[in-house]
Amino acid sequence: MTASTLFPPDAAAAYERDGAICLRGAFSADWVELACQGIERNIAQPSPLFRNLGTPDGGFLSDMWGRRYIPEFERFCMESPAAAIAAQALRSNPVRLVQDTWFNKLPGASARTPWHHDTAVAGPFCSIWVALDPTPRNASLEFVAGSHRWGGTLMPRSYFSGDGDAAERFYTEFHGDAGREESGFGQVPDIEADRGAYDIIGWQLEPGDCVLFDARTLHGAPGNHLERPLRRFVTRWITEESVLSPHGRDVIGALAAAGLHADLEVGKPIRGPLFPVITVTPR
Ligand SMILES: O=C(O)CCC(=O)C(=O)O
Repeated sequence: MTASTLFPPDAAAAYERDGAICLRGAFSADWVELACQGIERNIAQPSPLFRNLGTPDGGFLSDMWGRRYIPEFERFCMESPAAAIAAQALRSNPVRLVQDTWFNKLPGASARTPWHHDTAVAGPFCSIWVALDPTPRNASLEFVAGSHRWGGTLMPRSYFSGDGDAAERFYTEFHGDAGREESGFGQVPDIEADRGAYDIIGWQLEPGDCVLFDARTLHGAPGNHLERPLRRFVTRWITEESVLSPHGRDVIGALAAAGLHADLEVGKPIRGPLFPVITVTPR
């Protein structure tokens, strides 16, 4: 499948307007299988960044930047259609992989992934969230359409209340409060309390379908009420113009604590081997 059939012109317009689109069948069964094998290997060999964000009723597992030592992830990141999709979304070739990560919401993990947006990067920044299991609409990542154009930096609600479960705390800690004065800092509205007031979009997904989203589009996901795990593999992409945002300052510390070298500075382009550049060959 070529990049152009993966991402037709009407999808490009929807991506600009809504900040999130669904691309059906973007990843073949072989890519899905490879990502699942990578997750198994990663669970057996967790990095210092491995987390269980779950509630006592079920796990919500995740790790980040596994590509460095998980060969399945390295191949997925370098050879799957992900880079071509990112190149079209960001209108840039080459593109730079800023993070690979995965989530496995185990049966019974009732807590939502809290509504948040991703604030570590300023400038072009998108994520490709690939469903690895059949995912009904009521368990799938969902978005507030158009919220990528709201501006400012919105923090999960637990940041202000000091409570929240492990997933809320993770999003709070990961984004931190560095640079709050510089970035139009505010609170994510209580979307769950008034869902009808927002244009919430999301899709039922089969393995290999993906959602492509501007990282600034507010997103969150319901708990897993099924009797099987719900796995997703996510790659995040930037361009040579993207810079580390003031909130990205906290990522520098998190990477250093995990023993990962990254030559990062707020306001400066993101470079170095942890964030490889990929040139997409037109097909
Ligand atoms: O899959 C999830 O529950 C969370 C995904 C997410 O927040 C992200 O990829 O930015």
